[in-house]
Amino acid sequence: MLREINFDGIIGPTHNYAGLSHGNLAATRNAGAVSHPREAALQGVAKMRANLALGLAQGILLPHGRPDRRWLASLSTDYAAAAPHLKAQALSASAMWAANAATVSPAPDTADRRCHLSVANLVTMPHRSHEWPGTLAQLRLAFADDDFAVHGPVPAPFGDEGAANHMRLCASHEAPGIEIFVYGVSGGGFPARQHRDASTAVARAHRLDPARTMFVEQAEAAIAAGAFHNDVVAVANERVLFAHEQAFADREGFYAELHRRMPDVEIVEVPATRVSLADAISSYLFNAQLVTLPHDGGMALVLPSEAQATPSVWGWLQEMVAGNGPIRRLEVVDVRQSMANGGGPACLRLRVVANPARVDPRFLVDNDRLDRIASVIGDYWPETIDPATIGQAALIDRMENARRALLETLGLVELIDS
Ligand code: SUG
Repeated sequence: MLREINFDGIIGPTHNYAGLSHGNLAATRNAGAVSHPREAALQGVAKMRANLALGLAQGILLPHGRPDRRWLASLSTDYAAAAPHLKAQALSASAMWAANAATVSPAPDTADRRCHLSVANLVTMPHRSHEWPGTLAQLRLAFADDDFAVHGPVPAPFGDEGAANHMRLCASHEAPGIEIFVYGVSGGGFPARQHRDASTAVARAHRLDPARTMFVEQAEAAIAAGAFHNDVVAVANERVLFAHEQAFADREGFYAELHRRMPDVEIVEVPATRVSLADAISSYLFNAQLVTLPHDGGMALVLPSEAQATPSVWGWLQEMVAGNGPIRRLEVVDVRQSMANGGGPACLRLRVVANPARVDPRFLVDNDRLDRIASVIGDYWPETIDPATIGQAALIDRMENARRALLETLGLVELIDS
């Protein structure tokens, strides 16, 4: 009955490149570029269709109301009067990166056998710090059933960036797992966005068994090289951990402890001599969705096209799938618009292991529902946004209408004010 469901954030009509995330090299590099929200959102829909074609269960999270007028009011301003940096922070479509929406502990791991979800506070980056109320409203709707326990955010100043810094290893999705929380202490010149105190608070709220919970430090060198979240250098699925050699501060200690707690864990490590940290980060090799294929039980990596375009990465992957390892198949998706803001295939999804029948069906999709979503995107999403034009009232009206049209189509009008 329990299945992994990937909830993808639908890329909102305000998708733009304002360079707001210090330490996220792609976002910083593309600051000021013209974005293509319609193309971006359709790339996201195509990625969901590719997952459905693999036989996976697919869900959605909705764009938030942007600009966030409530947040601006709490700063005693409004969109027209706000300083340019506050305008950009209020307008960001960053809720698309659903891996940062929440941390999820499936029912087999928790003391009360409910699936626990804690909304992430995202306090490190101003433009993301006001996401959690909108996310919480959606989680409370989607996961209202008694099978779930939805928690509010850990308080500031303990930064929490959700599932992007959390991995679960298990014999199969419905079996009890080892939950690994990855935190940062220092990131060289860049911020460490996940605090250990936030991770331990989430683990307590989720009533996890300490014997099956680990707290692991991310390598400072990885953050300094642009891995602002652990999911840029590592990903786990069932009993496989796929990681870069330089992902963790104490690699040997972590692997030894993991082997002790889970003797049949399989660690697929990419050596730095084959793929440098820089290539891993620019290609988003590890920001792939590592999924178990329902039909044959083998695993596939759903990779961004940038991984295919990076010779060191693609060469290594070809050798890997030709060998005897657990990852048997490579699927390439084009999410270039999101990638240009530092968000790959895995950033765009939140994994929830649950019985789909217990999830509000308005948050689940099949190809027909994706057709309807794509048609609203085609009709309403702006084709381009030049950051120089984000002050224009007509553009703002258009973006707000676009979101409203989507919520109406999906029967989710109660989210309009969230
Ligand atoms: O938080 N980019 C996001 C990308 C998040 C990727 N998520 C995961 N790795 N799971 C971030 O840095 C850029 C927005 C801008 O600059 O306008 C941004 O927020």
